[in-house]
Amino acid sequence: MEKKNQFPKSRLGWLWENMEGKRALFIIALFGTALYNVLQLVVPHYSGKLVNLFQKVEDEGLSLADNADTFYRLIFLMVGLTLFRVIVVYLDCMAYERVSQGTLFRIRNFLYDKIQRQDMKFYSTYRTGDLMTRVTGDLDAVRHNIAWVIRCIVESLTLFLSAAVYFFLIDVKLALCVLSISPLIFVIVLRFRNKVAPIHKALREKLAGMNTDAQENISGNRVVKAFAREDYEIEHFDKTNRDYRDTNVTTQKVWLKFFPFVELIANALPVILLLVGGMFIIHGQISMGDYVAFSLLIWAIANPMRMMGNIMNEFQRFSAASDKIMEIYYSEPEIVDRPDALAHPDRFDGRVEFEHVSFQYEDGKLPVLKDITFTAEPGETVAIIGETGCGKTSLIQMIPRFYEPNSGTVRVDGVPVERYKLQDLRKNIGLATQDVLLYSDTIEGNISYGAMALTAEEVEKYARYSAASDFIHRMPEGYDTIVGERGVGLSGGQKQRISLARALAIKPSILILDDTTSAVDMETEKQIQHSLRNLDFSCTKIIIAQRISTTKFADKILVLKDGRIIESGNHKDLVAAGGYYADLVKLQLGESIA
Ligand code: DGT
Ligand code: MG
Repeated sequence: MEKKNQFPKSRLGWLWENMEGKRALFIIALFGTALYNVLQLVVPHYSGKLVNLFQKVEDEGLSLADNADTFYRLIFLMVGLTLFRVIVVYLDCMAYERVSQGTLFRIRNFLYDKIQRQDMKFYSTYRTGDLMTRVTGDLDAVRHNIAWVIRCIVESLTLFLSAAVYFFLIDVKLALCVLSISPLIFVIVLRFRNKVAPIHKALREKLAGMNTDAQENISGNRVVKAFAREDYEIEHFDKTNRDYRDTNVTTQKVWLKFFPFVELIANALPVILLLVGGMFIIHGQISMGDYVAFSLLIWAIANPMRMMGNIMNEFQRFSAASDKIMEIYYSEPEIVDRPDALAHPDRFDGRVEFEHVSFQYEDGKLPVLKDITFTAEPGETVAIIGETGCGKTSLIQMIPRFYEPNSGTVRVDGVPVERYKLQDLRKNIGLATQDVLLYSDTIEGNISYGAMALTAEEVEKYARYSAASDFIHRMPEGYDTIVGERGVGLSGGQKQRISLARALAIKPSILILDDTTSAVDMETEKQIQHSLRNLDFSCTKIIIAQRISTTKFADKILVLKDGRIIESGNHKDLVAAGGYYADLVKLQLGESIA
């Protein structure tokens, strides 16, 4: 039933691995299923016996009263065993639920862990909606497989086999006649599988696409509204949804094509039994009781046949879903600690060196950084300026090792960054990214995100450094105000300042600000620049900026163009040099005078 895939383990092997701690229970549950299905034979078996008893009584002219013992014993056995069966079914359901939920819990945690630890490349490869589909819908298909599909397989097999064995025990010839057509079912179901497997793959892709659309439009609803594209988006979603529904219907249609054949065969069974069984009775080859047992059990042969299409369908759904999960499950980030990574629990001095660093995104067409060489001494401020898209953000991403250069070396405190343990390296770097993300948490929670043990005074101090304390105090609930997606809205500049406070709060030895003051007014920016020069801890600052007012006080300014440093030096030198930077100064000062 399983095809080879590209993963280290087969799908069922992978499932088994994740049932750790629940495997024994699962095996017991499977035996339970087998048991309660064998118990299905009880009623037909004893009914047959009862009929034989009645017949004996009639034939031999005895009274039933004389055989009351046997009669009651048979009835009691029937009722008792049926009750017992109900209890087994109940416990069995509970066991499957425990196993499947436990397995799900384990896989879900593992996946979340995996996703959290991925590198930047992973996040630019997988869309959020797709990842969400994997940890919700796909995982549910896996749970369904444990709790229902595997169980149905065992159920059908036991039922079929025990009924078949029982038939053979009663009468070999009649059993052979009845069972002779069952291999046909296998042929039909195998053909069905080949048809339905690709549809399940497509179905899975469509679901992920639909979720991605929904996620993007819900989180991007402001853009949708701004451009008055609600109708377009609703229509677009409607189309995706329709497409998904149609594919679902197609799967059913495929089954419908096979269904009549399966039904035909399943329905032929009682007819064969009626015909052949009747002939056997006429010739006195079997007793009436045996015939009753046969006919009461014929469903135990027919039902598993009917079930097989459904089981196959569900199993294909599981296959498509588990492939998607295993892709994440077995994915490995490329940027990880080396086996001999250096531990560096202490603060860094903060020397940052780039030596002939060149870089190109794996999916990009052109190099983004070319031969970048510069040094930021401990405590220095290095400003990076350059037109949009010239590679500033890409450059600073090399320092916390979000990406690795194609050639050249990035060093912190004289050691190449890839030699450090990632945690130790990153804990020392305070980064305020270009697009600010705040969590749905209080302002205080957001500021102390990287440094959990901050006191309220410290939080206040970092907010002051980033010129945020004034506006925070003006909020009705101050530092306890919930921000982020579901909290009150903050302006772009306010968000930037909270993100700056968050970066400062870890007292980094290297502070990296990516356009962090682009949305604040000149006056506030001045304040921030002032506090950055007077922090109560030493740190190297690498500041990407567009404004001369920010770069002016830097120890070193790097002017980037098309991924190359075209000018470097301090403000005075660069103005004197009369290049790109000098032009920029003229332009910006001219603007501020005009
Ligand atoms: P900005 O923020 O608009 O001032 O621009 P920069 O200077 O921060 O530019 P940067 O480093 O974000 O982008 C440099 C080039 O690299 C630009 O052509 C876009 C491209 N790029 C940026 N991020 C990615 C990425 O994740 N994958 C690929 N393939 N290309 C990227
Ligand atoms: Mg940028």
